[in-house]
Amino acid sequence: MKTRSPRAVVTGLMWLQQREAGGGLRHTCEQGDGLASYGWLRHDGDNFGVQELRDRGLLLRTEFVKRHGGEHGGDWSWRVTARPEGAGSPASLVSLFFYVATDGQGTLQPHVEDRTRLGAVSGTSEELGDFRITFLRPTSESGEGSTYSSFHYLDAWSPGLHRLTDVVRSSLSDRFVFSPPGGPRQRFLAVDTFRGLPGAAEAPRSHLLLHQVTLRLPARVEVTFESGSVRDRRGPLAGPALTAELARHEAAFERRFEETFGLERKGFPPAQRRFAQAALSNMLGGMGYFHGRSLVQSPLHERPVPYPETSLFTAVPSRSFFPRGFLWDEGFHQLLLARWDPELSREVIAHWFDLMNAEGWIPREQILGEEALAKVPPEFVVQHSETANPPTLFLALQRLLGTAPLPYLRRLFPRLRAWYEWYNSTQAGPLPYTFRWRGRDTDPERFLNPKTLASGLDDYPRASHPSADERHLDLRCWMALASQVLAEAAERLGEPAEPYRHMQRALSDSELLERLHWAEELGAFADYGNHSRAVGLRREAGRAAPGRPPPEPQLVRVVREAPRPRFVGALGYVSLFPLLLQLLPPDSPRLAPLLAAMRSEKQLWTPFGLRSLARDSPLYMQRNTEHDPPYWRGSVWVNINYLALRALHAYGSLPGPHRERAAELYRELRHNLVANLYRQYADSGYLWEHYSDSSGAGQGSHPFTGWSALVVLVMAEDY
Ligand code: 6A9
Repeated sequence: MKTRSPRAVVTGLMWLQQREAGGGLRHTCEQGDGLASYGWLRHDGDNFGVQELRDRGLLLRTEFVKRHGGEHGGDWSWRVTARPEGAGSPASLVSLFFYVATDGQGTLQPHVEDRTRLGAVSGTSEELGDFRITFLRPTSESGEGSTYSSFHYLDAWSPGLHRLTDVVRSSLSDRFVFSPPGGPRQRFLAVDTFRGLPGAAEAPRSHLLLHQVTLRLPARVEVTFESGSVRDRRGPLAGPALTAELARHEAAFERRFEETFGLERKGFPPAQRRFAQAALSNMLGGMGYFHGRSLVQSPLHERPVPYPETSLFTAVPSRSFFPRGFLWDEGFHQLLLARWDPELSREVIAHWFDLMNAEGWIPREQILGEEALAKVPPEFVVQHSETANPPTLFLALQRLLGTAPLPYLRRLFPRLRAWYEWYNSTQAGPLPYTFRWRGRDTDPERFLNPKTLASGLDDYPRASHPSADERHLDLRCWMALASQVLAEAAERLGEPAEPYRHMQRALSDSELLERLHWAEELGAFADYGNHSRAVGLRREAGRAAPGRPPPEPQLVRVVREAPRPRFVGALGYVSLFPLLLQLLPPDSPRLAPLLAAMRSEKQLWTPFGLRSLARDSPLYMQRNTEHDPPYWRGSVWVNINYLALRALHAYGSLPGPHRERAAELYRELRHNLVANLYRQYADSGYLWEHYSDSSGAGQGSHPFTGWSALVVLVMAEDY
């Protein structure tokens, strides 16, 4: 927990089941830890949250409440309840480590009782003023009585927040013995003297104070944070007072959730409503405030340069695997958050637009600060200033336009315009009213089909031979949406809207769209480019250098038919874009073939949602290289399914020849998507990044409560 400010003081929790070595120390969300499940079950994004973590027989429940007051945001309290649960048997002894750490500013003083118990930490920081954090004595699970426990503490310096786990792990010693009166004695690990990190030459930056409590299950521990500027406190926010506050917030959350999404009204049973609450809550609870610099490669410089320091308040796709901001993910996140808390959503969107550089570009992936950087493999760190990402923030803005205060819109508008101009000028295609993603994979010979990371659809098949002659349908459709939203924003502000309206009309003109993107032989819309219909990967023995062992065989690309300018023969998400973004009029003759492709099990239909690439498409489920398994080549992705449902819902309610068919597909698809996500969550404990089109099983990173959480809006039928 920390404040929304740079270099904030941070508080946190680690734990250890006392049966394994220090390697069992848990801290940040790591897929490799193999927790059966974890996540926020309820979280209002502001004052209250409840989280549960299941770690091999141990159930940890962490709850917090914030109470406003004073000049620095007020007080908060945490309650952590630990109990044995389920099949796995927990270790008989468990340690909880509560810590406070600075991050480059602020001071902390330990208050130690009985030589080894850190009873409190007092401190001061820029944004918090004076404060005191108190670690209360453990009690029974229900809060009564006391529980025998051992206390240890650590006072150390770390090179930064990204090394806190290492600092604690390297301070653990097994020379301690747990000996409750009359009970069995047991050796255990506890923090001892910190002797520095091996090989760490980095300067100390974070002062760490840590309170370790070791006990037998079940038990409960509470921590209070009291702000120095709160004067009329009626007593600590702990024990029964905390129970009462938690209950009050819990009831308010339930009410607000039902008012916002109406799932009970719609007849969803309690278990499915809890699933939806968890999806929303984990997105809210995963939000972060990041501070640091992007590393950017631009054509003006030979080498990547660090951008100025910046701050970003944002949701993240996945707390474990991608705990940082991603541009096009964020537009989807805000579709959901704008319903829960429009003001919060506007704040996030404003943060993102403030990341824009002088040319109007916003970096796709935001790796700000050491902690974020520690989670990114080196090859992904540098952002390229010619590379775009779908401008989905316009989707979110479309939703917020009607209610956003005018002064907010007025301040945002110049940035919207600059962003829009940037796409228009840098991602223009070879012909008027066409567009092309820049930055496709270089070195095409290494890939079955060179990737297009800019599009967000990474390995979705495009022209086999990247060239300046390509026209990308999805980007063209995104630009139609962008034009529409700019026009609407301009109209609300009394700014000239006609240029945007003109562009919107041109980009949704049926005749022009047909001419540029209708592929007769595919029976669908498509990209256009220098394309070969016959490429494959072949295993080739590497050529041995004289006197050296033969290298491993390698997969290399073989092109059996010369590429030529033509439509790209891939049927999938990209082919649907004019429908997805509702650019086709309800009486368009093209709706029928698209709906048919969606409903065909040989093509896009599965019992779990729409798959990304048709089963009868040449690159369906094909690896891109030896080490690059299919990603957007068959799996079911929730963000695009959300767009499909949104569009089907609209076409299903507008008069036209396809109305009934659209409505029918809408009902079936909605049922399939919701049923599968719920089933996977119930079975696996998580929401996932994407879902298998053959079994429905969750795949990729988890928990992934970025756009997969859009299932809440689908349940609510809120488009
Ligand atoms: C890899 C590996 C610990 C890929 O959700 C974020 C993005 C989407 O924007 C994109 O559309 N994901 C999708 O195709 C994940 C991208 C992760 C890239 C960095 C780091 C982590 O190792």
